[in-house]
Amino acid sequence: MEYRPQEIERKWKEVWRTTGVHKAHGHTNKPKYYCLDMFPYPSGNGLHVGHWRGYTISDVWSRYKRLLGYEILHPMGWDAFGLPAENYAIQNGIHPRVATEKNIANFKRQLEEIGAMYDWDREVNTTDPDYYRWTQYFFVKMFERGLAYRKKMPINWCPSCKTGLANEEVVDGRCDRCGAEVTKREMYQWMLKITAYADRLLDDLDKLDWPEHVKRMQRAWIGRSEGARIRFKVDGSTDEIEVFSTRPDTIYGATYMVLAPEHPLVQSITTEDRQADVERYVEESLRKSNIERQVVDKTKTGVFTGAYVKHPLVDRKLPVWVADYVLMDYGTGAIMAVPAHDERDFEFAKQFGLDIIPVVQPEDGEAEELYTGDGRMINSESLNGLGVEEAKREAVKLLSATGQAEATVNYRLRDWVFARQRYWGEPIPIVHCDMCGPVAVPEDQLPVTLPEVERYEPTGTGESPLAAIESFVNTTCPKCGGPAKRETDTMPQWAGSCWYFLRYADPHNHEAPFSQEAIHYWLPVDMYIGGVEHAVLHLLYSRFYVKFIHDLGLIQFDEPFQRLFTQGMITLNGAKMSKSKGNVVNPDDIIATYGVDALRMYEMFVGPPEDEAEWNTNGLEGVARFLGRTFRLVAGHAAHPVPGRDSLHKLRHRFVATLTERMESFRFNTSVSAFMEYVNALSNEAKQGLDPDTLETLTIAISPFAPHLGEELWSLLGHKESVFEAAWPTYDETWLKDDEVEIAIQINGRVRGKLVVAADISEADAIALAKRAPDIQEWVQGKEIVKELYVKGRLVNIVVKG
Ligand code: ANZ
Ligand code: ZN
Repeated sequence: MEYRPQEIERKWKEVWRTTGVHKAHGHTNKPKYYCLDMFPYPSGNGLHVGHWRGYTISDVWSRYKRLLGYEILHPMGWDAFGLPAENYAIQNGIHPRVATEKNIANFKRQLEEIGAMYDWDREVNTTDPDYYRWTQYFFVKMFERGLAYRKKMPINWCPSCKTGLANEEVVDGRCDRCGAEVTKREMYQWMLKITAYADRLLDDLDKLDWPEHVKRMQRAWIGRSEGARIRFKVDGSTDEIEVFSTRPDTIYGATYMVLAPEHPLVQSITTEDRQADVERYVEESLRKSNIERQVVDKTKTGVFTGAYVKHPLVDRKLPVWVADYVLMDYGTGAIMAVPAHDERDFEFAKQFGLDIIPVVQPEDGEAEELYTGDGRMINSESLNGLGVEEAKREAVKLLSATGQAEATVNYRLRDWVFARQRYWGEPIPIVHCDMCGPVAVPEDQLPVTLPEVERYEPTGTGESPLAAIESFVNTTCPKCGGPAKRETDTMPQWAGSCWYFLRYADPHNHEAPFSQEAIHYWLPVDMYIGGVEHAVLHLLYSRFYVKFIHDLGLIQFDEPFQRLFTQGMITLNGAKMSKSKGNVVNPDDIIATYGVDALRMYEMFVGPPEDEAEWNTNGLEGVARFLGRTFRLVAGHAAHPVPGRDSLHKLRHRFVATLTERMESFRFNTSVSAFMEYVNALSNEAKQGLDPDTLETLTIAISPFAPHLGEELWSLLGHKESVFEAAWPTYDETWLKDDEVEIAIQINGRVRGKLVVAADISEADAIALAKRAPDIQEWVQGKEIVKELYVKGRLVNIVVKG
């Protein structure tokens, strides 16, 4: 019998389509399992084998869980708003909807090829008005609760194209289209108050089964710092400079102050004679990016303002400087500088000859000039002798007593700029009325649908193309009925992906984003699989949305993804596989040669799923040959199986135990090795015939990896129903016990030989055999044995004298 993968694969895809074996039913008495892929942006390039890795992992896992008896939800959809389709429209005049539909059709064809158990009845598309109606609904809910608000914010502006740019369109500070230097332009922007959730977003990371590195990135992004706000009075003025410090304990070591160049007080406190220098410096630094400014080892620059502040606790004046190593958008945009204990302040003080006063001494002796570690306070009046943590609390107490400080928490996290001056996005459902201000579009009037436009270019004013459509813009105020104008900004690409995983539970609901019943059965997501590039933005935004929707009372859980798995990238010639690098392998070509099952199996075999892996066509060929062998082995014995025998039972139970353990720990690459070893071992047994249990076990176990092959063999074994109605094989511990074990023989603690003994050998027998082993004669002969010991199943140790 010959293995013809393409034939088998075509046949079973058709069977799956007609029987609907992959439909998620819900509300059964089975436990549920929700396995989710990060849904793709349907680009014009289609999918390459690098993309397929994650989709294969999630499908193998879903099918495995199904065999374990779970009711599976494994859906797929499209994150289809976004810039590429819009830029394509600008260049080719093709409506983004049309281009997107075409791309989706190609993606869907490819994902059907993969043989994944997606329930296509639940397909979700973020650009579908029936979907984005609810994306807008959640925005309205946020607006009603003060979590969506308007603020004047700088946007990226290309003075030559006369358009606002998305961050992705600014490359090294230049416009991605024309190369002109990008400037900032202040415009009203819609913002979401994600900072209101900062603490919960941070604390709840602890309850998630996520990779540690992803949690670490989220923690760093939220960036919670505990410290104090401290106010310093400007000498000879009523102005105060407020700083944020995580080290209030070092207050006596503060020797100067620094304002960010953008700080609003810079102008007013600078003395006459310093005006010109300060102005020049401020202008220069505004041209630098935050990234340039934060480079640690660059020489520090700065300028003295001529002004001084009074130290709040001692009679001392501190000079106030302006320097670009202090950023305006963190803390208060001003610092008290403690050069003895802060690296940046130290470099600055050295450069400009400012005082350095040590106030913390290491427990074990003299401090270096710069010391950032823990220790005891010195030169600090009443704080002297205290440890750093205690001194922090005491310092805040002292300063609060003078009314000049309070303890505070600071975050790196900023509110989310939620507006784009673009066409291809969800319209923000707000109407601007001269009388009532911004008013939300009433829920029963949602969705605000995207109107047809003739041109997709942003307007020259920085507004979205929607602003040019009068019939869209002019409307009436939902509150007072007076004339009003619609908001013309659209939502960012991230909006639709913040809640799509909820919609899959109940995708055709016209009354609500989802029913309580469906959401309660399916959610939260049990396993989320996707790329690590989403570690912060998408995964943080989704958590924020779910907490908000929880607070609305619409769901009971407040974390969307219980478990997260981030797959490693596929490389070719050492570089990340990507269309732009021209090193992609197209799955369509591979399928034509080797079949989908071989491709799936190779995607799993290529390496540990979380690690980067290099694509290798030889490896793929090896896997394809292995599937052929498996097919012939099972198909060849299906018609005339023999009764089981001990050697087969033993192989089978061991295989199931090994494989199950590897599956559970997500080691799919070594799972494939387990198949290969098993099939090798069975080939030796095959002359004496194979029993039904062996054939069925191998078939069921391989079907998550090679589902078409699994179905074909299962039917050859005489089954009428799908192999995915079967149960994952179990094993019996008694078959795992070894009858013989290899033990080490140690002389004075060093291994000098090996010995194979019966697993249940007695201590006396083990020692006697060990002493007779030829390898160790030279170590024991003529020596006095002072001690002998047998560690069961592992080693015999003999201690000799002399
Ligand atoms: C005095 C001090 C003494 C500080 C010391 C550090 C060490 P994180 O942990 O990142 O929150 N800082 C505050 N605002 C700043 C700004 N806008 N730009 C640059 N630096 C700023 O760091 C907080 C510390 O970074 C603060 O504590 C402040 O310096 C500095 F031995 O105050 B510290
Ligand atoms: Zn009004």
